[in-house]
Amino acid sequence: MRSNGARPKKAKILVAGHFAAGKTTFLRTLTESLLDTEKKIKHEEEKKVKETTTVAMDFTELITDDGTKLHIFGIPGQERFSFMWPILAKNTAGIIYVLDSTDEKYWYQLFQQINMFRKISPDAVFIFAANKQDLPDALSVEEIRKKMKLPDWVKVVPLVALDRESVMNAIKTLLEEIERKKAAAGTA
Ligand SMILES: Nc1nc2c(ncn2[C@@H]2O[C@H](COP(=O)(O)OP(=O)(O)OP(=O)(O)O)[C@@H](O)[C@H]2O)c(=O)[nH]1
Ligand SMILES: [Mg+2]
Repeated sequence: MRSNGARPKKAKILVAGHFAAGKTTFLRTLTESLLDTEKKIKHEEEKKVKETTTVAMDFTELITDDGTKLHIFGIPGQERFSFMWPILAKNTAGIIYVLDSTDEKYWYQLFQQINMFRKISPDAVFIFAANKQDLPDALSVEEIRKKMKLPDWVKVVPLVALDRESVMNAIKTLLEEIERKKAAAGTA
């Protein structure tokens, strides 16, 4: 119970992004008891990339230092499971679009997701997270920004989804962006 009578803050955030970007890894780094829906991949092309894929969602909760309770959902990256995207996107305060900095093959899927999420949650704040920065062939944030033609106002953070500090930095950046937007709208 809070002594000042203020209600604890809550927020729903989404970890979105293309196939094999590292969304499930991101959530798994945050918790030992991840609710996941991993299934074996049957399609030959994707099987070359990895063995399992998210078919519905990942979920965990996180309480931040200021007491905000975050409900964090990871989306399935593959378009064949995109029926889950509108379900997961409802009432989302913010979205982290994770991409694989070492492989541009699936980046186009991000733009499909952005278009869809903009329609369902037009007020959701979003940032990009350039994942797999621990790998030697990872493009830098600046290179990715240029290749994707991202405007200056879009935040892009470097990410190693295997590293808790890096994951927490991405979440912190998103929460700061959400607060900034609220302050600008006079609703903080
Ligand atoms: N080196 C390195 N590998 C990573 C990192 N993040 C994820 N991976 C690897 O990338 C692969 C894909 O990770 P997932 O977390 O399953 O990707 P996903 O985005 O959840 O994929 P879908 O749910 O199938 O769309 C796995 O082999 C991970 O171990 C990272 O920061 N560094
Ligand atoms: Mg996944």
